[in-house]
Amino acid sequence: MDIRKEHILVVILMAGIIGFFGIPHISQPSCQPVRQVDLDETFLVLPRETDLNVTFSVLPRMSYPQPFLDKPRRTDVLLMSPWLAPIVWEGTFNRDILNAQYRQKNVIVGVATFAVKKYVRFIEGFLGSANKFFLSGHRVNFYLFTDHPEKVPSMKLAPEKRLFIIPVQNYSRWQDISMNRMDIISSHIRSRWRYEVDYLYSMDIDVQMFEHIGVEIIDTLVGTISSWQYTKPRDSNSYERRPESRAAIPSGEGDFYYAASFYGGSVSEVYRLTTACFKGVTEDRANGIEAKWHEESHLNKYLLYHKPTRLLSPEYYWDEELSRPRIVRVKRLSSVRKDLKEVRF
Ligand code: UD2
Repeated sequence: MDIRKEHILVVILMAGIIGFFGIPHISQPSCQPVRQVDLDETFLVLPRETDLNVTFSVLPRMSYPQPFLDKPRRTDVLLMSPWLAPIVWEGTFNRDILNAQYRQKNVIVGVATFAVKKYVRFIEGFLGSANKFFLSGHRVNFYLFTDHPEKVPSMKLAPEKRLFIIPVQNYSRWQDISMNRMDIISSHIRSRWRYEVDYLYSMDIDVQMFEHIGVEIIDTLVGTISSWQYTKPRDSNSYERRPESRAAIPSGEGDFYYAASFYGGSVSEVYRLTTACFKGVTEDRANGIEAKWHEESHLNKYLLYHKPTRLLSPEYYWDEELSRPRIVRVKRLSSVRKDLKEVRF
């Protein structure tokens, strides 16, 4: 009998033993804690997600000013949070290097924005400026939710940009339109966007872009520091402080005040964020309470306990009603002035 025949005999013998006695079971000690993982809440299979921490491949030779450790590019602003997340300001990064890196990844970024009821009037300004200034040269899918698809102006977008118009119901209260965005975003990530984009940003529609907003905004979890409250002490910021609300932040806590008009990150992190915030909104509704600044309050609570990996300075959302200080060198994105009473009703 040669070796091959012996092997076959052993395999047949083992198969017989397993068939008769079953597969041997290695028992776990019964006192081992069973880890409960709620698959629905925590896991998403993300076929498209790109891990930016995996090294970029070799860059082309480039010429740019040398960085020096003892010569910081900005000394007038905070460049790093206490948990070492960069705060993005004009003058602190080189967009050519970033672009060269991100082109290799062929990243697709999604932007979710809502134009419901009278807010359809802001679509043209938003899309026109975003087409020019938002992630220029990179692939972007704009997901525009509206109750008036027929009113979306036809616009020619750059070849790497795509517009998807998604019908959505309206709500009588503007606060509900604003708050339900979180729910709609999380369910679209689950059903569709996880297959389509790597990163996802939520943006208000009543804004316009005036300067480039590039790949410097891309990271795992990204919040924008509000232009209204970037110098205030934490206890005078607009956090929800009533303990009955799920958005409550106890007095003495708080890092920055984040604007709900512009946040984002990897698809899985935005899924976790929007799911958690909308859960808070729903629980507040059941308890007959509404957070002071609606979903923005829930966002602030979330980002306090899930620290953003990158923060955008108020350059990335400057409120038109404010006069611009010297430290905000560039107004990249700004709110459009609106008559609140007229536009919301
Ligand atoms: C703040 C936040 C906003 C949201 C809101 C909730 C900033 C800069 N913005 O903005 O993100 O948290 O407070 O209180 O921090 N919308 C419609 N139709 C409506 C009403 C709203 O489509 O009738 C959508 C639209 O995309 C709009 C967004 O909801 O951009 C937020 O509403 P807003 O801009 O009126 O809220 P505002 O300016 O108080």
